[in-house]
Amino acid sequence: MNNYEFINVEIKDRVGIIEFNYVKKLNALSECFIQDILHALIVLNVPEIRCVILRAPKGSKVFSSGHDINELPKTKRDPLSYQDPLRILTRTIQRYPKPVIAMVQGSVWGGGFELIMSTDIVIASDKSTFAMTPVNLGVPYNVVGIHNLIRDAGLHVMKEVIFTANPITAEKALKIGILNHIVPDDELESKTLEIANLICEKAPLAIEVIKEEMRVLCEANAINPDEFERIQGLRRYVYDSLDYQEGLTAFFEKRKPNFIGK
Ligand code: YXS
Repeated sequence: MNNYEFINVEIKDRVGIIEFNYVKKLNALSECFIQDILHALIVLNVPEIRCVILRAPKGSKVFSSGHDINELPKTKRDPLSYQDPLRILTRTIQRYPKPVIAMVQGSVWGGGFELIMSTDIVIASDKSTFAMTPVNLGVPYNVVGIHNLIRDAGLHVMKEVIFTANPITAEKALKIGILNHIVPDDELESKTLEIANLICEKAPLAIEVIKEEMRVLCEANAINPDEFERIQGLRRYVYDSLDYQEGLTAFFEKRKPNFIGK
């Protein structure tokens, strides 16, 4: 099962477990790492597997540091276009015919936050934290991504989370409805497997169609084509801006960005 460089895959009864193995980059969502996850999801898409868990290694301080900032375009290109690996991954999970559970230990950043929001169930260590970071970098997050982020939690709370980029605690994340359970570190694996095993006993075809119904219903937002193109134009203004370049440069120079609104 382990023909992968950046993940380890294990099967426990009818549960497929994808464990991140990209510690040197703090599980940043680089294209090579995402390719491994996508490949594993294809391999695990067999009738004997009823549920998939995404996890970081035991004891991780960082679950995922988010999009690989080295792979964000420097300027004049949409940083989160339709074929961006993160976009492909979140779409794949949402359309995956089996429930995907995020088992979170450590801090979760930016695209990693959206990744867990695209899974079906999120179970987290009580010490994990969650930060949504586009305003640290000047990134105009894409429309589908924002929709993934605001669907589950109260709008005022998510606005604060996104506009401040301040990490929130697991307790707060549970309270606002983006986590299913928080548990102490030493119970994280058993709790996650308990829920995965319950799912494994149920009717897989019914689960598959209900998951798809939920996805379609949640995405049933009519958007006027003119408004969509207007938003894309506004986003372009942002990724073409000096502030976007400043956000990326400041990250690599390990300093606070000086945003000027241009
Ligand atoms: O200095 P070296 O070369 O060792 O590299 C450092 C970091 O620059 C690098 N690194 C990353 N490289 C690419 N993409 C990343 N997302 C990323 N995160 C970290 O890894 C090396 C070790 O990091 P260091 O020294 O900071 O580790 P630490 O243990 O002191 O701190 C861990 C973190 C996670 C708190 C810290 O690395 C951090 O704040 N990382 C950035 C988190 C973040 O802002 N993620 C958002 C990525 S952009 C994204 O997801 C969306 C596009 S958006 O921003 O729109 O939401």
